Amino acid sequence: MKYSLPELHYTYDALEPYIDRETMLVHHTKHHQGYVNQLNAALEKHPDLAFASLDELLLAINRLPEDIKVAVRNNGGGHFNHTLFFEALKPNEGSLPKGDLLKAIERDFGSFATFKDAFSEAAKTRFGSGWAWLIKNKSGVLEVVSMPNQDPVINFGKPLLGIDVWEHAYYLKYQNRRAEYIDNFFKVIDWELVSSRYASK
Ligand code: MN3
Repeated sequence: MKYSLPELHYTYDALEPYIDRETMLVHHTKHHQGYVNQLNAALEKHPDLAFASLDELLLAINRLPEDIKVAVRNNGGGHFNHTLFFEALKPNEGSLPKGDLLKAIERDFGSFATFKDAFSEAAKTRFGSGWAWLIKNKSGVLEVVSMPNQDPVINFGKPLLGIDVWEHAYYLKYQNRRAEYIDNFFKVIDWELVSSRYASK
């Protein structure tokens, strides 16, 4: 098995009351694990791809063999997205981005509040299942994008922060109140981690 489920660096109840323990447990051990398992199963059919990294597979998604293209998009994308998502969560006690990341947000959006509105709107208006992302695009400019399903955002730039708006990410606690989940998501963003992604190549 090439890929395995990354461990969380916090407990399942660490994000309470904003994201509940049950949601975190199911999301990590069932949904994320499922993407990992199905990605491994797909790649078993193509041992020639065993040396490619997940980034490389997703960047080359349209050139992959037809018999695994959809499976890698959905499950490789799922593994990639959830790894970034879980890693960037931490109760932040209302802290905001600082330093170079804050400067870049202000440069490209005007203000943190404008960025927050754009990100929240992208997350709210994603029809059905998908994600909203803050990315550093290929020109180095910060941008908010929204992706359907588990489609790989890496083709548009470097992902810095993503919110999962599949119902499995919030339904147990919030039911149809996606907007409330998005609002509370801002209380569990690890901005130091997001800053380190912005600073790295
Ligand atoms: Mn999910």
